[in-house]
Amino acid sequence: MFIILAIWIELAAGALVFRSSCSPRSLIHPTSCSSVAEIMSVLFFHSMKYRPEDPRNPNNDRFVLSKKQQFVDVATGSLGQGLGAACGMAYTGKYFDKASYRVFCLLGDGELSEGSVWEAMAFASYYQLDNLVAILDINRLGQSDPTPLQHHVEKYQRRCESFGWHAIIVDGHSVEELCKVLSQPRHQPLAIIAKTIKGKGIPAAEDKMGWHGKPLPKDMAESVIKELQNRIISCNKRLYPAAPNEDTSPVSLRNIRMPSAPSYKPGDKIATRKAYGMALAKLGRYNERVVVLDGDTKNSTFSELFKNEHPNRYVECYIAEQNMVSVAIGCAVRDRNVVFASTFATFFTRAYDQLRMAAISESNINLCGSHCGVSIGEDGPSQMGLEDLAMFRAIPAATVFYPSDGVSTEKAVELAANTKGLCFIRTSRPENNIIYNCNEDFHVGQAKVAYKTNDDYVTVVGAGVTLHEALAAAEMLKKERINIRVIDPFTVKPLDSKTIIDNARATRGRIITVEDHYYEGGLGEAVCSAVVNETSFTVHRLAVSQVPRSGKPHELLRIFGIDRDAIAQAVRKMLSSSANAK
Ligand SMILES: Cc1ncc(C[n+]2csc(CCOP(=O)(O)OP(=O)(O)O)c2C)c(N)n1
Ligand SMILES: *[C@@H]1O[C@H](CO)[C@@H](O)[C@H](O)[C@H]1NC(C)=O
Ligand SMILES: *[C@@H]1O[C@H](CO)[C@@H](O)[C@H](O)[C@H]1NC(C)=O
Repeated sequence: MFIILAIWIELAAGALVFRSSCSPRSLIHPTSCSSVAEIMSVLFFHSMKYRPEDPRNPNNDRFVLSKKQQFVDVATGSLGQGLGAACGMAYTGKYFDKASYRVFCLLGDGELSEGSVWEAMAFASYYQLDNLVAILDINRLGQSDPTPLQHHVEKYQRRCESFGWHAIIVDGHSVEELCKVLSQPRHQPLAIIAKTIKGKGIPAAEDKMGWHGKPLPKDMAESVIKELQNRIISCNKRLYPAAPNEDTSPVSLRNIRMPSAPSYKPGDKIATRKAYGMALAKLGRYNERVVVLDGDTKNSTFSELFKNEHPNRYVECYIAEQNMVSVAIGCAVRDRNVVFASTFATFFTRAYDQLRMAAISESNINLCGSHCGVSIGEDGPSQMGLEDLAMFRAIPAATVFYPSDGVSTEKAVELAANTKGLCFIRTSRPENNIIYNCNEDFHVGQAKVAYKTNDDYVTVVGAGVTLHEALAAAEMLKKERINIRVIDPFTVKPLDSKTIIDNARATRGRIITVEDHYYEGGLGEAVCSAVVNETSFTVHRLAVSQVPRSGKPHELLRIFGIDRDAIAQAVRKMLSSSANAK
């Protein structure tokens, strides 16, 4: 008993040290920081097991600070995302690593208004993540207003329980209560609802609006720190965390390779979305740490083919795309897994904040968006990805693959698995011909000349279904003795400017781009920015200009002016206007 009491005193002293570190003038969130002082002290010196000298050790317990600030594994700061990432870590710990490390996530009460938090709550209980602890810092105040539920901790408890969590209310400033609740055995994810006071320990700011995100004035900071230091009486002993259990196996994610070349035959027809699923299943056969997520679209994206072969490495995330992206980020941290997550390209739009934060975290995740463009046909505009290239191109250091046949799709999957940062693979619904030889080499940022003669007039750049339309247009125009060159960019970002410029020079600077995407931010704009310094180049762009409607794929390609006839017509027009100009 004396030992326990001594520990509590030490932990309380630790909290005072933490709180005094919240107060200097350089800190912009002193009040948000001071409400969690006891929680941080208990977590870091009592409950968590880790090696302080080796913060990324795979055996360590994980900690996610969802309420603002950046912490080790994932960048937070955009609220509502930490718990989803923590779910990915806990899922990995329980089901992939089968190790005993635990995941602790500290949330603010303000961010509990975000729907993404409740997507994560549902995920954690469905998958019985009993290695996950969420600590809710109920300090009553947000930024500009009190939170909707203020200090009604019992309402938070009921909400958490209804989501399938074990929920316990504690005084968040009592190290004794925190230690006890964190020591209990667990069979469910645990929510600790910690009633706290924002600005605790800063008399002028305690439980008061108007102090969020404000550094303390100089004299106030000094007197608070002095007062806290006077109260730290027993801090002659240093607290050490417990060492973690060494039960996490090392993994290597280097050289995730396909054991053999693709096995498509010339004349085969396949949709790139299906080629994606086949490639994943193949990659998974030889690489144990390839894991796949989907949001109830697996029989459309074809990630189902992976699930059928490797059910234990498939994570169904249900219709919660924001959480799926966060879980993917969590599964990828500390290089534990090579993660692929898929849904329709267009539904990644609702997870854009998560994608943006993935870039800030330097997360290595691979995403596949199927059903791009009007070529999906009858399902209609709500299902068509027409903004996805713009969205992913705008993310710094992202790699955007847009494969056009089965061979290049398989290569894109293999390259994505080995490319750092965020990778996006855009796949299509229609079946198209295999155009590449199975031993063709593909590289990020390397385009292919898909068709050429010695005397071409125009260079056409297309990808996915529009590459096949461009090849068909080349056949049509040949009968009129007009030769065109057709380029497949393979990656839209980085774009192979050199191949495009070199080939366009051979066609007197004439370029036509054609894409199943809106005009804004897509392939055409990427090509325009690549050739911006070339004098006497002419670029004509074909893309989807309006909100489409439902129809047959070939009808929609025709109506929106991105089919073979539209390409041929644009070529003729470009040639006749340059003839007139002479
Ligand atoms: C945001 C979003 N994600 C995924 C889909 C793809 N999708 C269409 S219907 C459906 C299943 C819907 O199930 P439910 O809500 O139960 O509807 P019901 O069973 O009545 O069709 C899915 C995943 C979608 N349309 N929108
Ligand atoms: C996926 O399954 C559902 C239900 O069986 C079916 O309606 C739908 O057509 C399937 N999608 C594909 C692409 O096969
Ligand atoms: C165009 O030229 C400017 C000025 O020399 C240079 O900074 C820029 O990088 C060039 N852009 C491209 C796409 O080549």
